[in-house]
Amino acid sequence: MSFFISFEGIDGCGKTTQLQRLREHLTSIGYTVITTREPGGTALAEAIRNYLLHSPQPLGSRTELLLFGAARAQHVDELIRPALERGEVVLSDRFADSSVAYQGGGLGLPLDFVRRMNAFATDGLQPHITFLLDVDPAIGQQRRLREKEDRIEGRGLEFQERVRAAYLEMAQAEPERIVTVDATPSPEEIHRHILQALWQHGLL
Ligand code: Z5A
Repeated sequence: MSFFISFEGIDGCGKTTQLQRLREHLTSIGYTVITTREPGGTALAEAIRNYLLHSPQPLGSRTELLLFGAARAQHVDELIRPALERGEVVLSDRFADSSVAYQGGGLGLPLDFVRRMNAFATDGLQPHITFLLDVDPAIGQQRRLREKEDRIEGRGLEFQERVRAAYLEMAQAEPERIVTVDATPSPEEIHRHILQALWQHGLL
């Protein structure tokens, strides 16, 4: 059975940790699993990622949004859709909801345009289920151990609050697809909640 799962949340919420745990679990029970990330997942999209996160020149908000969209279109066409067509499971660290939360909620770009751009970039592809790891931005900030912040991480706690609010609004609007998970407990406990939700959605 092929299915597509995305992990979302503010910076440092613990989504990468959960994606890896789920990959190990699904692999151990016989699934072929592809793990990927946004922006990224293909050579072109990884090059765009590098620019988005480390550009020495200032990037305008519209430019930023369109670059995320370009990376997403390539990611869908080159990696995600072919893997699903082969019957594999795809786990993505972020997907289209990130643009709604960060560029829409965080930067204040028009939400209807961000959504239309996503529909175009993904050619209508949506995850079967999205795990939103919800945590207080102050906790997310403490968890990040990187020495140097990238361009987007450097936007501060108020920005992260707006991003979080946008995610929670999306989860309220799409409860069938987006499962909000409290990301404050231990990684083991969060992993258990994720497995339970997959089972309830008939994906395990
Ligand atoms: N972005 C955007 O603006 N628009 C878009 O459309 C897209 C992306 C697609 C890159 O994302 C940036 O791109 C991101 C949004 C923007 N903003 N920034 N910067 P990214 O996913 O590569 O980077 P990130 O969001 O900053 O993720 P991260 O720092 O890699 O964190 P994480 O994946 O959420 O967490 P983690 O690596 O699993 O865990 C962080 C630390 O916490 C680590 O030491 C863990 O061991 C620890 N941890 C994890 N879980 C727990 C629990 N439960 N308790 C305690 N400690 C924990």
